[in-house]
Amino acid sequence: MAMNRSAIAALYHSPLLDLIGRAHLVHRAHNDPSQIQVCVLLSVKTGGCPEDCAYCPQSAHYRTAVEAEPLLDRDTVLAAARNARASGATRFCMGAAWREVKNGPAFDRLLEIISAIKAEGGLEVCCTLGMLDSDQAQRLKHAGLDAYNHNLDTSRNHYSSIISTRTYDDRLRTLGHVQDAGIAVCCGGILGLGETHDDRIDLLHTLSQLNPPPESIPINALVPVAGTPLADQPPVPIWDLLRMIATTRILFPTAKVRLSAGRLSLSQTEQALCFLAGANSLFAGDKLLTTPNPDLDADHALFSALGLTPRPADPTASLSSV
Ligand code: SAM
Ligand code: DTB
Ligand code: SF4
Repeated sequence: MAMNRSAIAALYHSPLLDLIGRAHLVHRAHNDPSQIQVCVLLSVKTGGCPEDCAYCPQSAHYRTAVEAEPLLDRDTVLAAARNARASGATRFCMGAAWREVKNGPAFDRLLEIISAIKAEGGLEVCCTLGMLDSDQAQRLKHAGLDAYNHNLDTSRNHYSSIISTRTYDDRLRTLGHVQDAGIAVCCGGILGLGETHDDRIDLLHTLSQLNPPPESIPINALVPVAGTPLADQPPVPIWDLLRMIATTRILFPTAKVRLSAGRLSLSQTEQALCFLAGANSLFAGDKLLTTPNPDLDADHALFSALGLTPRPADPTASLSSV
């Protein structure tokens, strides 16, 4: 729903139960509230990243427990994609700790991997590889990529307190290349970076100005990691997470709103409230990229208690475009 910044702010600050109730009505009007999209993440290239994102355990600027590893080989990634499909996931998202994609053998291998996963069918494929130029976005599209994750993370104003090695405009430029290539944009943020409510409202306002709007919006709660500058950040209050999810649902009625990092710190009841507020996607499996996540048994128990069923893959996702 198109709204100016002050309307978004009024919505965000409205009484929480009103906000959740309204978000739930929007959700029911546009989506099947009993369905949840199940996504699986795989870190295909871990650690040693030249960027200095203050939240990230994979940055080479900080000493964390993460050890740098080279790009995984094709068979390892294909096996992980098959496992993801067999576990009931319909989206497979590969993450690389790169500042930007460089043309060469590593990118070529990834393009081949994307085509091979698409050729097997049944999975939407997403990547998050850092910055892209327009040619690289076109090559990803040609390989069959469905979605590209590139988060704005926070407001333009707060961004430079969190990352000094790239700008907000760098981020927006890559999102433009992804849109121009006809790849769905997955773009969201992180709560718990020391941002204000105004920063969160600014992020939502920026997201709402993307044209087309993001196909999916991950809402992450910071996973504080020892060794990063944000290791001692206090946990995100559940009320803040709910407020963010509900406002996002109202602004983006048909997007997948993904309850992303931080789920391990939430009780099942808190997660249920997030679904009521309009979240309809999550990352499944006991690992995100490098940090732990609820295991499949816990999620199956949650789905069964709440009557949630995994959302089928987008029908076009079973077809390879090559
Ligand atoms: N290097 C690429 C990039 O930054 O665009 C892709 C991988 S990066 C790890 C993907 C996203 O993970 C980041 O944009 C950030 O939103 C999220 N993330 C990283 N560390 C996190 C943490 N400790 N807690 C929550 N989210 C995190
Ligand atoms: C997103 O917004 N969250 C995911 C996915 N997109 C790539 C990543 C979360 C990473 C959490 C920290 C880690 O496991 O390293
Ligand atoms: Fe690198 Fe991405 Fe981590 Fe930033 S979030 S340090 S770009 S892997």
